[in-house]
Amino acid sequence: MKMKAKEEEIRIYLFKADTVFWSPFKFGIVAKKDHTFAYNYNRIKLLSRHSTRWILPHTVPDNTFHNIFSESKNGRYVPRAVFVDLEPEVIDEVRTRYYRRLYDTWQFVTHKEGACSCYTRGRYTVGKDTVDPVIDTIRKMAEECSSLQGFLLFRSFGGGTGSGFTSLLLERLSWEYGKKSKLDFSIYPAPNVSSAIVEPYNSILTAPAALEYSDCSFMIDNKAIYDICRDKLDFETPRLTNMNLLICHIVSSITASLRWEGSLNNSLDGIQGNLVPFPRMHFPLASYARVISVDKVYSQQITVPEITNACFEPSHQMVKCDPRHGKNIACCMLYRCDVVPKDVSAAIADIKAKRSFQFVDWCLTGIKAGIIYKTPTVFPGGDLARASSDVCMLSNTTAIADAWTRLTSKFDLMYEKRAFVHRFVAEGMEEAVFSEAREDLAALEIDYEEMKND
Ligand SMILES: Nc1nc2c(ncn2[C@@H]2O[C@H](COP(=O)(O)OP(=O)(O)OP(=O)(O)O)[C@@H](O)[C@H]2O)c(=O)[nH]1
Ligand SMILES: [Mg+2]
Repeated sequence: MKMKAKEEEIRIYLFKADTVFWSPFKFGIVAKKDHTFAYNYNRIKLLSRHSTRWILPHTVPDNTFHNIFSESKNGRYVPRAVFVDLEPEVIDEVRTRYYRRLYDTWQFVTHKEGACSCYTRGRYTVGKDTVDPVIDTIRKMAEECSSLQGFLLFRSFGGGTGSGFTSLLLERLSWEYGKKSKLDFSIYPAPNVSSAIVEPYNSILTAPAALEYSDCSFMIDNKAIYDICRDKLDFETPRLTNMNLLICHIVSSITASLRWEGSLNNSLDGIQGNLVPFPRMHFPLASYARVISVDKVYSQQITVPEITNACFEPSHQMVKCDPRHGKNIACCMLYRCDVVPKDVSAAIADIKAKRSFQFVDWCLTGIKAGIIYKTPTVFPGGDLARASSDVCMLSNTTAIADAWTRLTSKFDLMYEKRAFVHRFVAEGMEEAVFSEAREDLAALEIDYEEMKND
C-alpha cells in the first residue's frame, strides 16, 4: 500500500542524562525496524546490535520515514533532531559513544558552562549566548524540510537549561516559526529523583513561556515514572536509564500516529486540535498500558478491555493526580494493536458504563479512539516485555491542576522566606519575575477550578 508522505517535524532534546538524549530516537527507530527504518542497511546494523534479526533495504515499504529523517548527501538517513545543552559534558557522551554515527556533528549544540540549575542563567546569561547558534541549526534543518509541520521539545522543568533556556528557545521559535506547532515533553520534578532544591522555582518560572508559546505540553512526573518502574517492572531502586526507557515507550506511543497512518492525531496540529479547546489549558494527562516486565510475562497476548481498563488506574498515569476529582475537557485513546475497531468501541463503552469519568457538559465527543495497525515493539535488552498491543490515553482533565498546585505550594514555602532568590537575582533577573510567574500560575489554577465547577 502506498502511503502519503507525512509533513516533517524537528525534535529538540534538552534533557540531561545521556540516555534520554538519544533514547527516544533510538527507540523510535528500533520500534520500526521491521518496516520503515530498515532503509539504510548500515544504520540498521548499527541499531540492531542486540538483535539477531537483520533487515534488508527492500523491506522498506514507503517514504513515510521522511517526516523524522532527512537524507544526507551520501545517502544516509539522519534523524531530524537537534541536541542542545549549555554544558558540553552530557552531549559529549552522545558525540563520542556508540550512537554518534547516527548523527551529523552539527546537530549537537553546546555552550561552555551549564546553567547550574538556575532558570536565570539558562534564560538571561549563559543561555543568551547559545540561543543564536541553536536557532541557526534549527533553521538549517528546517530549510531541508519540504513542509515543516512543527517541533517536539524534550526538556526538564527543574533544570536551568530545561526551564530557562527552553523558555528563551520557545520564545524565539515563536518569533521565527509563528504558525508551526510546538509540543513539549517536560519532566516534572520529583524529590526522590531531583538534583536541585530550587526545582519548584525553575518550574514555576518556566510556566509562563510554556503557557504562552507551547501548544501542548505532556508532563512526565518523575515520581510517577519511578513508581511504575518499581511496582510494575520490579526495580527496587529504578535508575534514570530504566525510567527513560519507559518514557521512550510513552513518547513512541503518543507520536506513533505522526509516523504511521491512523485515524486520529495524524499531525501535530491534529493532536492539539483534539486535546486543547483552550490555548492555556494544554497539559493533557497521559496514561499508558501495558507495562509488564520481561521476567513476568507468560503470554504476549493481551486483551483490549485489559489495557483499556488499566489506563483508568492511577498507577498507569504519568502524572500523580486524581482524575476522579476532575472533569475531562477532551480525551483520546491511542491504540497500537491488531484489533478491530468494534472491540475498542466495546471496551470504551464498558468503561463509560462502569466508571465515573466525568466530562464537561459541552464536550459532546466523549472519548475518541484511534488505532494504529502496528504492534508496539520493545527496545532490545530493555525492561518491558513485548506486547501485542498497547494504548496511551491522553485526557485533558482539570485534575492536572493538582500537579501545578503541588509545585506552587513548594514555591510559596521557599519564596515566602526569599530562600535562594539572591542566586536568581544575582544573574540580572528582576525579582518581580517571580511574582509575575506565580500570578500566571494562580490564574491557570483558577481557570481549571472554574472549568471543573462549570
Ligand atoms: N526521567 C529523567 N529525569 C531526568 C533525567 N536527567 C535529569 N532528570 C531530571 O531533570 C531535572 C534536572 O534537569 P537536568 O536535565 O539535570 O537539568 P538541565 O536542564 O540540564 O539544566 P542545568 O543542568 O541546570 O543546566 C531533575 O528533576 C532530574 O531528576 C533523565 O535522564 N531522566
Ligand atoms: Mg544540565
